[in-house]
Amino acid sequence: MTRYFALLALLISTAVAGCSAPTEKSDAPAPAATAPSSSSSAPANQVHDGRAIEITGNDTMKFSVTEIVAKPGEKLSVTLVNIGTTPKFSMGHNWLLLASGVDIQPFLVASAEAVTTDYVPRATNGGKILAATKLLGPKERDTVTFTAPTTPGRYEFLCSFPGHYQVGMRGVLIVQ
Ligand SMILES: [Cu+2]
Repeated sequence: MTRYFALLALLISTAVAGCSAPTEKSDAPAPAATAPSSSSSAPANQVHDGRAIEITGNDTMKFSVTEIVAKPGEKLSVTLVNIGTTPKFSMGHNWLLLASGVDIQPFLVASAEAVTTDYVPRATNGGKILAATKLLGPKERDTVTFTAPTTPGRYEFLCSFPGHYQVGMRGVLIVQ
């Protein structure tokens, strides 16, 4: 009986996922064993050779890591894993690292309006966003490799899905 319901739930969630993201190409089935930290969707020429940092995000809108300390110019590979179960359209997560001096409130407003670009405001990409993962649905992961700023300081990171920053989905990269 339990098995039956588990299967039913799986079928329903699969159907819901299929409906909610009709334009997305289907992802490969998740491997049972833990895969290397490289992103499954990364281009072949992209090598994630920075210091690996894995951050999980969940349905309570919290990052598992809220502080990262790095040396100036250090190469980092941040992997975000969405360990929640709520569908992406209502509970997607991403990881954006902002340049210092970004005025956060206007940035959040612009993010919330950037529906067609997964809540990443294109107009501010010029220098405000230093690194970003894709917006992830449940059980998805993505890795971004980047070089930490060479200027020591505190650089804010956040999930730009509407409302998540306000609930606490944010942290800081400390370059020292
Ligand atoms: Cu989020």
